Parts: sequence; C-alpha cells; structure tokens
Amino acid sequence: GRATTAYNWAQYYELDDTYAWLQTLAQKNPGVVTLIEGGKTYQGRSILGVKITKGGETINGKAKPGIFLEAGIHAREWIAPAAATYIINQLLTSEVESIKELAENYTWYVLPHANPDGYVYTHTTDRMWRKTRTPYGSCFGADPNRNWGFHWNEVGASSSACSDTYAGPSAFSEIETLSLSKFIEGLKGKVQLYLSLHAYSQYLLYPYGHTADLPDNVADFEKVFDASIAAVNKRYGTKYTGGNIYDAIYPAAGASVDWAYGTQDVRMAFCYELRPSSTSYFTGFKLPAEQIVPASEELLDSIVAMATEVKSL
Ligand code: ING
Ligand code: ZN
Repeated sequence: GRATTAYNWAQYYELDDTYAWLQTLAQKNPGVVTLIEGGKTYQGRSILGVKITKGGETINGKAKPGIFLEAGIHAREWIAPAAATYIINQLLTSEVESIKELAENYTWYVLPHANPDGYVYTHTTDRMWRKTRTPYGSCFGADPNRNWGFHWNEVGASSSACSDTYAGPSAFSEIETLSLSKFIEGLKGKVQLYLSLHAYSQYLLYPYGHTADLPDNVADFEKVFDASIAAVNKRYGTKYTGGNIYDAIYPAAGASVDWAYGTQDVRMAFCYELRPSSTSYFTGFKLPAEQIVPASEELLDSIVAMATEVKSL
C-alpha cells in the first residue's frame, strides 16, 4: 500500500513506492542522483533507476569506473530490489569511510527493478511469479534471465512458454531485456563491474552459465570471489558458496551476467543469490522483512571487498 511513513528497510514496497522514492532522491540530490531509464516493459512501465555521481564523474581528471547493478529481474525474489535500494541509500548517506569511498570512487548505475511487470504481478496476483508478463498463447512470460543474446537457449532453459525458465521465442524477445541491453551497450567502456541480484541460496556466481569452460580471467574471478565471500561472512557469520554458474548451481544459458561478460567489455560480472540459505521452495522467496537490513548490510560489506579487490587486479 501507499507508504505512510518515510521510506525504510523494515518492509517490502510496491513498485510505485520505490519509484516515487527514486524520484525524490533525484530531486533532493541534484548533480549527484540522476534518474535513468534502463528500459521499458511489455505493459508499458519504465525500468527506472539512478545514476550516482558523488563528487562528480571524474577523479584526478579521469572518468571514474562504473559499477552497474540490476536487481529484481526475477519478480518473486523480493529481497533483491530491497537490497538494491538499501545500497543506493547507503551510497548517498553513509558516514562509514569504506562506503563513502565506494560511493565517491565509482559512477554507479543501479536499477532495483529489472522486471517491473512481474514485480507488480507478485503483489496483485501471484507471489511466486518469476518471469515477465508477455502473453505467449495460453501462458505468460519468458524468463528474463534466460533471454539474453549470448549462447541463447543452448542449455538450462525451456522452449515451453508455460515453463518458469522459458527462454522466449528468440533472444531478446522480451522488451525488458532488449531495452536494458541497449542501455548497457550505451555504457560501453564505462562498466568495470556488473552485478546482478537474485535470491535465494547464498551463492556468489560468475560466468559462464552456458558451458563448463571457465572465463579466461578465472584467476581474477577466484581472487575477487574469495575476498567477497570472506567479507559477507564477517558481520553475521552468513555463509556463501559458489563459483562458476555451470558447476556451482546448474547449466543456464542466456543470463544477464553471461551476456555482460561475454559480449560487452565488462571483465568482472557476478550474480549474488541472497538470503535465505537453501530451504523450502515456498518460503525461500519470502525472506522476513526483518532480514532486509542484515542481508543488505552483509551484501554491502561484500561489495566493498569486491571493489577493493577488483581495483588491485
Ligand atoms: N537463480 C539464477 C537463475 O537465473 C543463475 C541462477 C544466475 C543462472 C546467474 C544463470 C546466471 O536461475 C535464481 N534463483 O534465479
Ligand atoms: Zn533469480
């Protein structure tokens, strides 16, 4: 429902509430927060996000490297957009030195809701909805994390429109992934680190999903991975595992991180599967709202470590 108190992280929000909050942030932080439209949806919504340029777009006369973060590509994984807005807020307000540096040393592109139609549907009709809402015969939606144009539909995706992992009729059949990919292409040369937030199982994953072959810079991925899962554990003892997508969870082609790494000049791309750890399918996506803050705090700890490690490569 409509927010009656100030936007906070003790509850999950509907799409419009978060979009209104993003708009307020842009108004209140001129020159620092710029609204960005990552794309459009089948039902005509905007994939709204923010570009954060704290202290300007350059550092020592050079363009700052970019960190791109998308969340909510899967509608039911509510912790992902909530953690994304938590990160936006921390980047803008934290007095903690490491977080201030994270905000000031990078240009941030954050899109909390990569699948707005699906997210709205989880609030109105079906809490367990995952896909977009494009009609395909008597079924709806393609999996927007199987629809990207890199080794599309080769493995770990379905050709049945009724499946939760439907790859779509063609690569980028979904306006959400097509328009978002065009937005990312427009950032060519600017993104050093690509992050995708999902839930659940407490995994940190890197390419590839379509093959067991490892990326050529797998040694760098492993270094960054080790530092990141050590950092996520520090505050509350939360255990993450993971590795390359294909071996660590399951073969899956057409994911956003694979496309970013495989087709763009992005050398570091990770997917977080946030809290909870493995539990039943029907409770895993319903992380209690009291856990939004701790889950997001440890995630930000992990991203601080990740950025430090990426910088030293
Ligand atoms: N898991 C991811 C999925 O899309 C994944 C796992 C991540 C696959 C990155 C490919 C690339 O199936 C969830 N829970 O969505
Ligand atoms: Zn997901």
